[in-house]
Amino acid sequence: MSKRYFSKRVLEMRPSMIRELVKKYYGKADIVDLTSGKPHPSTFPVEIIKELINDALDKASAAVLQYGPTLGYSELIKQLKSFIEKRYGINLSNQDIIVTTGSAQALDLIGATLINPGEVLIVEAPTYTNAIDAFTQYNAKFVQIPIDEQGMMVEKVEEELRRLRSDGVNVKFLYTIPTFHNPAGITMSEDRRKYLLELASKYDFLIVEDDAYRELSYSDEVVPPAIKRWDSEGRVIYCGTFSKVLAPGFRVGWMVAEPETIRMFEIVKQRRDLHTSTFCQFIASEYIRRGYLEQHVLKIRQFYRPKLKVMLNALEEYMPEGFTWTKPEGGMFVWVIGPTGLNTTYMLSRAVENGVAYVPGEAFYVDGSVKNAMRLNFSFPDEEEIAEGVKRLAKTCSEEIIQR
Ligand code: PMP
Ligand code: G9A
Repeated sequence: MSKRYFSKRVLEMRPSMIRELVKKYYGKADIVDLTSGKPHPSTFPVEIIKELINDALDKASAAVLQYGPTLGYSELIKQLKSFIEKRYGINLSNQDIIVTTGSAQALDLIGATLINPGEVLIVEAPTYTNAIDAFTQYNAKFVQIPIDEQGMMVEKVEEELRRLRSDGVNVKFLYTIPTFHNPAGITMSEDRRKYLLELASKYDFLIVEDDAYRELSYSDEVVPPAIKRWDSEGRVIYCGTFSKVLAPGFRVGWMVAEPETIRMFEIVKQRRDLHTSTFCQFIASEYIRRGYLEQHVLKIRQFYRPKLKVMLNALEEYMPEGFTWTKPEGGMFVWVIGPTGLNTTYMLSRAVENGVAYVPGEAFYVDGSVKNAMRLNFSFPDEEEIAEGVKRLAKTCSEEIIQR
């Protein structure tokens, strides 16, 4: 079909770098896949899911096979409410929650509901590539703020806010992944979280807190509370997902916000997909109600902790000079920075020839300007694969540097 049939909007879309890499390398023998944030398949609680599916069909088939409300299955909302209140200390009413088709959909609903073309958002540099893509669809403009070991550099946020204000520009919202960041793995300090909220109040913008990795903590350090916990003015939209703690194939996520905001998300979602799969919501709901989620989180922490260690040790052992990396205490990723001049996008084909794949760093920048970084996933590969993958990567980096 001729291109002229496609909308301008679609012709301008860039493919999702991560989705394309998954398509290319997932399940390929001989390639250690350090690309996307997939849970390890052995963490999927298959026996429990079988039990829940059987119960769903035996006891609740009329409900779980039926259309459901756009806001979500009421029992799941109830379960989420008590889970969030108990574990995150965020006080809620049932009107503060909407179930989404993964938090991927939450990002789209946020974009569709809040962004007018040309409006300015503040995001981390680097940030989750699919969030950039989701907001770009609505013609957002971005200001990227660097991160350090403490998370987003909030003094720089304030500098930018002052500059923008003096130019008469308001910021619509700030998007952050404060806990076990994607792609960098780092966690924002409590002080910075509170400071961001003060800035949001002072400069009148919203905060989108994407907390997909909160439960994946592998150290004894207490994870700082969600920014949402201190949100007395209703400025924070909080996104969570079952993808990393149950199964991403279910495509169940959720958002917490003010009831009026939830109502607007509901209207937009009515047009997107009517509602998230009733069947999957039922499973997720029973998974919490029967206490499995809390137990499972403890198990997967034990399971992923040594994998992170293996990756950090392998980087230490094999990487050539000139490379540094983050030292996360949770999540699924380590962020590696190479010497200036290295181009990890070009290097990927050499890496694949050597039997390893990663996500090139430029995908995580709005303007693709940083070329010398890469994101490595440690949740999906086995421990031996991680060590072997990093070894192959180190070899690739050494070859690439010599050739330059
Ligand atoms: N936000 C972040 C920060 C993520 O890393 C991901 C998945 N990698 C998502 C949102 C989307 O996840 P899902 O749609 O599976 O909930
Ligand atoms: O497969 C996806 O698109 C979800 C994974 C996200 C990520 O790797 O950050």
